[in-house]
Amino acid sequence: MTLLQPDDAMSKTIFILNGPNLNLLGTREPDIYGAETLADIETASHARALELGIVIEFRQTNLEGDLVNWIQEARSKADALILNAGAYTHTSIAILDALRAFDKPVIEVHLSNIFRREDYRKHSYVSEAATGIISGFGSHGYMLGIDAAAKLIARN
Ligand code: CA2
Repeated sequence: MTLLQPDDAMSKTIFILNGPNLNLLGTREPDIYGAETLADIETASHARALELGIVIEFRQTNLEGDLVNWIQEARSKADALILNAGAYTHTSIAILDALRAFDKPVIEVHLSNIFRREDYRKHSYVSEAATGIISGFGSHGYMLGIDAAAKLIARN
């Protein structure tokens, strides 16, 4: 019999990591970041993952070192990484170095279009190690990121 759904033990895992202040989503600056909370985005991410037959590990931290540790953890536990590093995007060589040691797909996601904002947001260290970048589509960017990652890690 042909199996149409992947067996649980065979499921691919995507880590979705979120950086500083993203826990405040939905409370301020809705004109820039939208009205949805990070919990809303997590719920939508799990729903999309269920449709695709993949597993999501969704986390947020305000600490740069946590992101470095989680990217290192992803080397053995994840098949792809979706990263919104928040403001560390524009400052963190430590996160870039960790990403360079992760030799699977990395999708960089931003709610806002960082290229039409302040000059200091226009450079991303994360982009130097990312497979691709999704920026400016609000919370839908996470869904686009999941779809892109799932496609990249799909078995043929
Ligand atoms: O557009 C994005 O997703 C960003 O990664 C968000 C970061 C910002 O530093 C990046 O340049 C672009 C900031 C997230 C902070 O979100 C807040 C939400 C509500 C209230 C305060 C901050």
